[in-house]
Amino acid sequence: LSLVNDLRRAVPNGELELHYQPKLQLSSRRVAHVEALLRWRHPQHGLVPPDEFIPLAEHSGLIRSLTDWVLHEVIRQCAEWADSGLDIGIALNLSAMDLGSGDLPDVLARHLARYRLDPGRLVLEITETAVMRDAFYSLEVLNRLKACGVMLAIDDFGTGYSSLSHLKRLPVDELKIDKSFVIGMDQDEDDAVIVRSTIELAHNMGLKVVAEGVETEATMELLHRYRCDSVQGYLISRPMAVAEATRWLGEAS
Ligand code: G
Ligand code: G
Ligand code: MN
Ligand code: NA
Repeated sequence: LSLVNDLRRAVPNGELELHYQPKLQLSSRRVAHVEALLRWRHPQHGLVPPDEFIPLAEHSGLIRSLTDWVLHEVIRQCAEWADSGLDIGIALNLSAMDLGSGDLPDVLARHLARYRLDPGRLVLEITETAVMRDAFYSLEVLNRLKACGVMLAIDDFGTGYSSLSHLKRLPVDELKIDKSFVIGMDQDEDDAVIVRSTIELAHNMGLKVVAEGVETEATMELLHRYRCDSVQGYLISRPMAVAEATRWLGEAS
């Protein structure tokens, strides 16, 4: 309970920060995007990972203020990178509850206009489960987000519950295969088959594919052979704090 009170003060106290993990495009060998991953620098407990406070934020109704902070910070950072000559897009994660709130598209549009950012640089990642929770209402919010000009991705694909017929009607551009299938696919034939079929399915539906949890060269080679579009994982880089990410991206470009 006291952690919830601490979390309430995290935004005004400036205790939130974003770490950035590169996504490598396999055809061009270029890093076109980074994923923004939220961390909470708690004054006593140190760096708290999102798995430990996002559920808390969802249950206490604080999630919208966290998401608004992330959205603002990602757009501000992306514009700053663009101004300094770094041609990079940013993906951010939305929570299931964010899709239940109708004003998210307005907040997004307001930040985009304020920083004059090309909306095509942003990717909003949403889990299958989040979308399916209230499929019809989600579809409306997703259509309004999409109308802002951003890209939409389905995150953690394969772990949730979703119907392909519904997925087909979503205005999404990209599918991210969950790391649980990718991490061991260079050792496990079943995982490799799942990943290969998912890539084919996504391509047949006109979607780009990102594999997350790429930890070995062998896995990256398999993914290249399966025509996966982009890879993300410790092999390329761990998530980095902003100063390190800026340096890393400068050297990679
Ligand atoms: O960075 P890490 O691997 O610890 O992230 C763990 C989980 O937290 C991932 O599922 C990720 O999608 C989620 N997550 C990270 N940052 C955010 C965020 O800004 N908002 C939401 N809703 N989830 C996030
Ligand atoms: O669920 P989502 O994809 O948003 O979260 C990504 C999470 O996966 C982050 O917590 C990130 O730290 C983690 N991650 C990223 N790359 C790797 C990897 O190569 N291996 C493992 N085990 N985790 C990873
Ligand atoms: Mn994600
Ligand atoms: Na994921």
